[in-house]
Amino acid sequence: MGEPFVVYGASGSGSVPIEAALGLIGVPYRLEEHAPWEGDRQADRLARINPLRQVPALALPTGEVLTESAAILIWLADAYPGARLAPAPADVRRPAFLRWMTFVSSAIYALYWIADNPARVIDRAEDHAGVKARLFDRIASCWEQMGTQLRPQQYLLGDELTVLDLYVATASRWSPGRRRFYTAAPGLAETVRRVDADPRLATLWAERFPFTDGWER
Ligand SMILES: N[C@@H](CCC(=O)N[C@@H](CS)C(=O)NCC(=O)O)C(=O)O
Repeated sequence: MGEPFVVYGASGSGSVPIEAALGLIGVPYRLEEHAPWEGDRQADRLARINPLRQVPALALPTGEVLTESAAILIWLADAYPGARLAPAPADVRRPAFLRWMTFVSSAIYALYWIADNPARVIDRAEDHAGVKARLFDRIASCWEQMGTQLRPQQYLLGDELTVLDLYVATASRWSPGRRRFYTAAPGLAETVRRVDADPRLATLWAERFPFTDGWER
């Protein structure tokens, strides 16, 4: 059998929840490593897959390439309903699922385009640290919003793990980091720790986003 899916990604990046979802679903995939932030050559190599020069992207068995982490995660969960990684379209939790998936993508993840390289929008190098700090404040405040509006049970939307849990467990490790996430959204802390500790994900975390000393900064 050929390889049905190709993930274009990088360790610690938004491809990690997608790799986690594919692993939980149990479909084989090939991983193509791209770190566009490492320079123009890396970014140019990715442009043929995603003209925005960003990871993640997912090539489907049809040859179509999906970009945008939230779209990929929702699509995977819907394409493999047997894996129960999202509430079904008619489920009462579906509106909240779509809302928070999109929230993580648009209110939080999108800000890293500037936070990772403030020179993209601010010329004066001496202003970059301040811009980053403001963006990290904004990200913490978005987590706070999520924390005050969600009432997790075992997982964010109830007692079943969904791709939203994978997405939040990953994104909450990015700057300003997990400690600040716990402070901003204490009600979500137990859930992300549960996902960190999920034995089904242990190998994936170790290989793709390891819990190295001091990771929980
Ligand atoms: N909206 C995109 C954002 C993807 C994104 O920002 N990816 C980062 C890595 S985590 C990236 O490729 N950064 C390089 C760049 O933006 O130049 C998504 O949700 O997939």
